[in-house]
Amino acid sequence: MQKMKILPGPNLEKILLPSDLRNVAEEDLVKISAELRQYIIDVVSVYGGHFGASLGVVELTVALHYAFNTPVDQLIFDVGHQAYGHKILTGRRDIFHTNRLYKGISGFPKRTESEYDSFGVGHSSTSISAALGMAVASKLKGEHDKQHIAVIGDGALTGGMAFEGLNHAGVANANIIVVLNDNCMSIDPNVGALKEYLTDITTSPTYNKFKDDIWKTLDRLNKVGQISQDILSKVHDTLKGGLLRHSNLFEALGFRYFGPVDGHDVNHMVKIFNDLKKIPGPKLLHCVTVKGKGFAPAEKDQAKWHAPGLFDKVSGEIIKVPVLVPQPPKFQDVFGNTLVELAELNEKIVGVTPAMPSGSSMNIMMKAMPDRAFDVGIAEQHAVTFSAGLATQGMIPFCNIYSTFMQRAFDQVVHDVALQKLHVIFCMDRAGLAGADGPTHHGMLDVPFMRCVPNMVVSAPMNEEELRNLMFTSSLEKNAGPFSIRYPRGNGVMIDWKRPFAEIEIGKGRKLRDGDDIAILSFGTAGILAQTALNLLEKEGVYGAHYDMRFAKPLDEEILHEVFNKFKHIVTVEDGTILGGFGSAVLEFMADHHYQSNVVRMGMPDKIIEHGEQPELYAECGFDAKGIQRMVKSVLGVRQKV
Ligand SMILES: Cc1ncc(C[n+]2csc(CCOP(=O)(O)OP(=O)(O)O)c2C)c(N)n1
Repeated sequence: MQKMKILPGPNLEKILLPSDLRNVAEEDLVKISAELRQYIIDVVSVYGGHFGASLGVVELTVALHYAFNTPVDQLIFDVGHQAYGHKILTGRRDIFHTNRLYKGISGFPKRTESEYDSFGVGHSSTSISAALGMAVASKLKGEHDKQHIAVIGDGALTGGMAFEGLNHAGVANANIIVVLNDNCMSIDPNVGALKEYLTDITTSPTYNKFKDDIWKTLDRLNKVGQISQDILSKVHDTLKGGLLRHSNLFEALGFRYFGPVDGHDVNHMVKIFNDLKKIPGPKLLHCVTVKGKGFAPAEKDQAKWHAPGLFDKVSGEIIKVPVLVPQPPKFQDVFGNTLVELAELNEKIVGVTPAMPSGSSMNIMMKAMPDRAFDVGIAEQHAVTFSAGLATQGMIPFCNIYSTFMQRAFDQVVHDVALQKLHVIFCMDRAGLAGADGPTHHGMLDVPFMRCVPNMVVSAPMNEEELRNLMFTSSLEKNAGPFSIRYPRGNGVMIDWKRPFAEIEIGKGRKLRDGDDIAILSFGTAGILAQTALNLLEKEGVYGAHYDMRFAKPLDEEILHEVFNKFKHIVTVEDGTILGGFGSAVLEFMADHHYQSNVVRMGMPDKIIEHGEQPELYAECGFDAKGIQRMVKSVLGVRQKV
């Protein structure tokens, strides 16, 4: 269906770049902010994407580009899901409707896409470290006027890296401004003691008085004209010597803390940023904003409107594709419901998620058993070691981390879990091609990095029933030890998925189909694609055998001996990188046992796979059903139909 071209408002229309924005009168910024907000609503309602976070930083974004000299000044949005306004103001308005679409612009800032995207983002809590690196480089190069700004949410601030960055920045004496965008939300409501602390300082009268004093002082200095270093350091010393240093976390870390301020007052924000520019060293501005600001349903249910899909911008109704026949469940829901079932059977079972209760469906357990399921904030490393700690005391944690975010916690997996052979079960959601979120979010590396860890079981279910059985198997005391289960984003294939648990022998695959021409060995849900390919091939007179291997480690050696003894041609298929993945494991087996067959590995090639719908990306990587069919025919030398 042809979608209507979306037109910007009359003021926004004139702004193609931040230099245009900087030419408008300050009083017009309110109008421009309103039009920018409307444009985001208009486009996202029809084309989809992240939503509430960008609405919440509209005024902040306008004020930042107005007050700072971007792209010379370096502006970094943490995670980047809130950077839609930034994209629209920095030369991408007319292609914004291609956001997250195959071959369109990325949903996140990306250095190759624009000089205004100072740093590629997607994973949380990196902005302070990156901005500090830039600030130190500017200092070394003698670029003393250059500004380096990290915009970070209160959710992203819960990530360990953010603290590492603050800790370093506090003593690095470099020109960095951290803008803390505090909306009390992560994707779900933010959690933890830091959140409580931010709420405290936002509502405390002492801090509010202090804030006023600071702004009054700066105002006075401004009126006098040049702020001399002398006066400035006196103001600073007074503040530092006073209440702040002792009671403000950021002051204690060497930052000058300003705020809390209303992040929706665009003119005030411009004034503040202009003042902050004149103060050297590390500064933190605490802004209070509302996620979903300006779109009532999004303000009301902020978690739902983080990334709502398409919606009617007038009624605020989220558009659901009518479901005429029962659909298979999402893998994440099979995980969430199965975990509760298992936890009901075994009181030692607990759940851990780093800030993804809705995304992983851990919220099902959090609701059913609030004492036994933990959202630990955006803290993957902590989630793993916290699980390890639980396991030392006999608990059985199911630690659910998206494959891509598990990359953060590799050392904890090795050092804290595997070396101590602790019984932690890693459930890696969004394993494989993630879709529209793109390369920062594809779960392509987990098989190689889990496979090389001693003691680790590496498994992947082909369907929902297999996921349940792997979860059940992994929880058994006799299988105590590190265990990983990977599954993809989206729906499975079984309507009737809630079947009684059955134990799977560790390292045992299953033969699904006999055939003489070729063998396909699949790992995980790629097996569904292989099945379809084999059906198509059968119609063309090609008969392949199919083995769902279930485990990349330990491998089912019995099956592999059978396969290598029988077949000259073998194809491996997996939804992950082919470097060091399941197919590589098969090649290692072949070499170790001196077999000589023709093994072709299918999966993600060794390159960056961009964003798009999952089927588009499978096709690009060549391992959709048609791609497998083509590959089998080419391996066997069967003539292709043109
Ligand atoms: C390392 C990592 N873990 C998890 C995520 C998933 N994630 C994306 S946005 C987000 C919440 C961010 O909250 P906040 O920084 O407060 O921004 P807001 O959406 O509230 O504006 C999370 C958990 C991520 N991007 N990176």
